Amino acid sequence: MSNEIIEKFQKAELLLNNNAFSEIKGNNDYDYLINELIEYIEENENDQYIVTTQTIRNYQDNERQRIHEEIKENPKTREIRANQETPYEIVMDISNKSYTDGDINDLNKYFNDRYTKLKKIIQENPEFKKITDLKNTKANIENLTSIGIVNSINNTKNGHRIIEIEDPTGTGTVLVLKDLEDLYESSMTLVKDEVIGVSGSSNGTLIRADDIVHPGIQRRIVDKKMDFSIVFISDVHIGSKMFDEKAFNRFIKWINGNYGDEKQQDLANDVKYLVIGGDLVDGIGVYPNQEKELKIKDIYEQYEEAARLLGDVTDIPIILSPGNHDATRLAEPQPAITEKYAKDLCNQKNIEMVSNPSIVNLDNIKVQVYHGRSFDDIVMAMNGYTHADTDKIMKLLLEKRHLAPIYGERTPLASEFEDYMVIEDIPDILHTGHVHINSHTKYKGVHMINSGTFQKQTEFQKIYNIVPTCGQIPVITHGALQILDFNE
Ligand code: D5M
Ligand code: FE
Ligand code: ZN
Repeated sequence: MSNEIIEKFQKAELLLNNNAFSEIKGNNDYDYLINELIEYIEENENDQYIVTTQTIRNYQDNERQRIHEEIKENPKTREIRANQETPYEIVMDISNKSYTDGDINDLNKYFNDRYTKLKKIIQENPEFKKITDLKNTKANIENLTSIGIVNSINNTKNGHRIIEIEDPTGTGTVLVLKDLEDLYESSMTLVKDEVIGVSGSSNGTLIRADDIVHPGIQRRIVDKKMDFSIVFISDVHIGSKMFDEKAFNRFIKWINGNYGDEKQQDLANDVKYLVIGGDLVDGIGVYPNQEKELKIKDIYEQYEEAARLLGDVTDIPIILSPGNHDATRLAEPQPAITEKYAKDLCNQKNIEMVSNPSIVNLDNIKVQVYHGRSFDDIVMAMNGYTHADTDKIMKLLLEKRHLAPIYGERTPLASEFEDYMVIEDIPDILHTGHVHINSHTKYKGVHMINSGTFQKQTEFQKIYNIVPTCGQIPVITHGALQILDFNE
């Protein structure tokens, strides 16, 4: 251990005197202290080459007094913002809609609602207007269509696929022959608990599928008019040692018109809304041994710090939705973060706390915000998918018209009377986060965005080989995407 400490300083071309060495060695989180000290010295005392206890005191004073550089709006930005309208409407928010007491009947109601909503969407397809109840499929029927929730997916020993589906009347066993290559291939992306339509014929025991359909979405031909910009961030993880405060400060400077080249400043002046898609703070007790990676170990203080950092953005609406690290119910849909934990944020006039998921209409642009916890389940369920495949995952979710189709795995779902995770209306923008990896694609006219993170790689993510894209911010400007990079 001793050598390790000395070597770390040597690498940074620094020497340690004995007292400083003893003090650092005695610190129970000396790895972190060393990194912080080296960074402090490089930035503030780069003429020093010997680290003494005085250097440590200086570093501590600097940390304590680290008066947040107040990031005021550029006067030009202020003027633009003072003279512009920023109308918005919360279209869907479940914060005050949680009724369930976790009864098994609630679970039935929940799945019935999921079935009813998605069946209705599937039935927009004329072929599925008239369907056969699954209880009536136990006979020889030449051409039938049915709609059901997927109960299980299995392969037969001959390599065909058996999918058990269920509707309120009963169950049906669907056979997908491997020789129907296209169908077989597309059945690879089926997941448990999603709602599908099946067309085929029944021999009394099995429904041999000719086709399987998802609720799906229609392609949008014409883009909506949009003469402004919306900024999307998520997974800031304030309070984590890995939170990149410097990149975040550059971001705040930019959004206030004080950072970047002229083009970037013009873009900032065009911004009318900021959307935050969850994991604003790192929280506490979210994963084993998290406290070792926390710089701020108190949840209230994490939100105070968040309020301080966002407090400089005063003249555009900030839509703030929670994630699995935030202080609200973990089961989705998650109610908005409340005053109990985040008083200052709740009191900030331009911050609108919404649920996860939620839908907001920002000057006629409809944005669906969903943190993205269910992506973990999709990655687990789908062969060959990784956390970097968010574009593919978002496309699947849009086709399934459900934000978290798989029930009972890593994503805890509250068995509400209504399934709020169904994508009933197609948004113009689907904004997700959670995986800490940026992505953007347009699918059938819908912008699908994952807004990355401001948190550098954690120990947990190292194990899962998740390489975050830190400080890269997607902006939808006049209907097109731009990524801004706040790394130096
Ligand atoms: O999630 C940060 C990253 O870690 C994200 O890429 C998902 C991944 N993650 C989080 N929880 C899990 C579990 N339980 N299994 C696999 N991968 C996971 P964050 O929500 O910020 O911690
Ligand atoms: Fe996160
Ligand atoms: Zn998350």
